[in-house]
Amino acid sequence: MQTHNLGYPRIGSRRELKKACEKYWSGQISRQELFNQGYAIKADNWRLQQRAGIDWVPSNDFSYYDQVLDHCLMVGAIPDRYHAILVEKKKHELDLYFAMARGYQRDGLDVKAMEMTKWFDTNYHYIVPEFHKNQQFELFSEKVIHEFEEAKVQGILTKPVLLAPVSFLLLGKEKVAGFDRIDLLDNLLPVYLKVLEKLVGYGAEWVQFDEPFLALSLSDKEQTAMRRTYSVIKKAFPHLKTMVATYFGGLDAHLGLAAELPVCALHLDLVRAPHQLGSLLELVRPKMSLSLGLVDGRNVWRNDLQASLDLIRLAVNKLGSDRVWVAPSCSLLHVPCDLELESGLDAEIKGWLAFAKQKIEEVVLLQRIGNHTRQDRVDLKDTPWLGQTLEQNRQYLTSRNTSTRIHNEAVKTALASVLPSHSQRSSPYAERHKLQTEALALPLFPTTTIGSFPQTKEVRQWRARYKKGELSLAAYENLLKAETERCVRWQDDLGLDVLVHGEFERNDMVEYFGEQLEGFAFTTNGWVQSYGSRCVKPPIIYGDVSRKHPMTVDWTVFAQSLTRRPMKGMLTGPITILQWSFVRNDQPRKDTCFQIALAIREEVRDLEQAGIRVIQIDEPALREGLPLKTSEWPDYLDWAVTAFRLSASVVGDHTQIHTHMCYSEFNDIISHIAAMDADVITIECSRSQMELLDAFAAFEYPNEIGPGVYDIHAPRIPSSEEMIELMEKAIRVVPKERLWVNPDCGLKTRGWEETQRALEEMVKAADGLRAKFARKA
Ligand code: THG
Ligand code: ZN
Repeated sequence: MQTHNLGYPRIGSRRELKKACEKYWSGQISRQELFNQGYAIKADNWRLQQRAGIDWVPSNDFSYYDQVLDHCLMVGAIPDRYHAILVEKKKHELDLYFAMARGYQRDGLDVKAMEMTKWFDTNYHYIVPEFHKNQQFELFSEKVIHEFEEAKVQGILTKPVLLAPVSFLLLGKEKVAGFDRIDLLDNLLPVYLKVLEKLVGYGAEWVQFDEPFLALSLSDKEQTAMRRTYSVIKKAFPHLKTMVATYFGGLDAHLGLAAELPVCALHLDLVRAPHQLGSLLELVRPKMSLSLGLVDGRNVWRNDLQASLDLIRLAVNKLGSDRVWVAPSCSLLHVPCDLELESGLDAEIKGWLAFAKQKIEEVVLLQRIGNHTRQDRVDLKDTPWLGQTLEQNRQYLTSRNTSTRIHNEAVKTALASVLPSHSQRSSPYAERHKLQTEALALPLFPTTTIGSFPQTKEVRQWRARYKKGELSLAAYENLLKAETERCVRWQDDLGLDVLVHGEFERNDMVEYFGEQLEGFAFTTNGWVQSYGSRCVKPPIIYGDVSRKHPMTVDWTVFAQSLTRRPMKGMLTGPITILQWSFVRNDQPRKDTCFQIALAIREEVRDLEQAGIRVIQIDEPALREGLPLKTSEWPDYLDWAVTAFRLSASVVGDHTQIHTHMCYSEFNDIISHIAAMDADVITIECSRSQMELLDAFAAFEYPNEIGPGVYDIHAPRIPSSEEMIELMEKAIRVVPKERLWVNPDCGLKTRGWEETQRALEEMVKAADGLRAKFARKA
């Protein structure tokens, strides 16, 4: 039995890569210094895995920004707009690379970044390759080869990881319609062959081809392309050992295809889809090995060694131990680096967890115990420590199953007594609309913002000093109060219609709510890469969720006391909190989501009782939560929408519920967005020039909409004329009585100067619209 890993986190256990990249971008360190940091992280990761006993440690899983972008450079899929950077400006490959990732506005050039999108159903975002008809490829970047050599010099023969050609093509998009990017396979394959030739030349024995699309559904043409890929590779390199890695789901639709590919090994995600093992054991070609993905690469729970051993035994009995490998289910990119760095975690909870480093140890442990497995039993007489380890693992799992920290009868009872009427507002939207417009005295085209205002360096410093104990709670809160007051007065003076308190007391929104809810645990260093140098620190939901005390009421009431205009209460919705956390694996996600919904519902009720008349429940992650398999969409959408409604429907008709979603593409779920029945939804629209509204118009979306009139992600300040123009587009498809005027998203990452100027323009735009359209009415 052999062990391997599919990929290790590359940000560094203390986010060294993030820090180095950001310093390089701001000119504080040289290219060489950045590379040195990269070498150090790679060397640490390789050594760590090798010392732990991993037989095949991966290389080329490292990246300075994103592994898909690395492949764009490898095969020379570089859009024309970047050529000037290389040719005229003679910049280094690394600067071209970062220009593609982040855009390039210097030296008289103004080139936009490539698009970014979610990596399957993870919270990681990759750069989307751009393809055009008859595109030619060339071996442009040799990073994969350099990395292989780098490890070899250190005495480690790695298994280079390549994103397989078909998956690479499928991850990209046709920049101009009128062809199928799969047709580029024949142009692309020769570059991959060249890469393999070099790798073989340097002594590579095994190569891993990541083929995540095998776990989705492929067209006949795509399946043919996949077969062709591996037969071409087999023919060119008959002695190279090839592994196809699948993950994030079972191969249900393509079991036969996968089992017959002319490759030496096939990796299976047995955490997401344990049942596929039985079928594959029947189908797999003679001599093909199976890599069992037993250790969860997507979540932080300690492995159930006995359950894993049962699967190992099944495989070994059928294939013999030579043809069985043990591995994590997918790359460990999606979990934090090292649990040992968490000194603040409760000891009992810590016993239930494993981060990347611990997961590597689990893989090796499984191999060791597995090697003592005969036919139908584990025989550990000659290795008592393995027996003890197995027993200790069993105890950790029992502790987790029975812990009073996890099980809260009050929560279970509350959930059991939820009635369908709890997810239903008292009156239909049309009636609520009348009551709310009156109660809130809102003009035509009411203006608002999405919630957060700029978080300056000072505000971040206050929080850091408070957390370190350098600032007392009272002193910290006084500073925040003064900042909130400034923010509210400024909005009032500007003349916005519905105000917000600014959220200066919050870090990441999910972290903020999780910190205050029962059933959540926090790490101090549990960073996971989200995109490029950006990371998130997902909370860990380990137990039944409940609200200990009101979470936002004091801040909101304080802010409301400063103005006569309505102050919005700002909450994060149950689906987003679920989606951006590590979630318990001992009950369905749906149940956890409903527990969170009940906690938010209590907060909504308290806000209303405290006199707050507008409450926003953000759900930016609703769309991200969609399962990979479309057959599972209806079930998810059904419970997700119900959970949102459960959190919102506690209020009276006169209280206005808002929601906000960041990302576009609503077409396929518009009916479910309507079913959420928020009185007002604010969405990102400005970048698509209001095209996004077409989905809402075609569906005849019945409630109010605030289509973002300016892009907060760019530092540019749009004019009121531009915003009026965008709103006029909106008015053509949505009745004007149902339109709001607001920015795209929260303003947390912007500076005050630009925010003030942009919002002044926005208020001017609303005034202009009122003058123009009130007259017509
Ligand atoms: N919060 C959480 N998950 C998310 C988002 C979020 N997933 C999707 C999307 N938003 C990802 N976008 C970002 C944007 C910015 C940052 C991270 C993810 C970011 N992070 C800081 C950094 O890396 O410097 C760290 C933040 C912190 O200090 O807490 O800027 O909004 N949960
Ligand atoms: Zn947003």
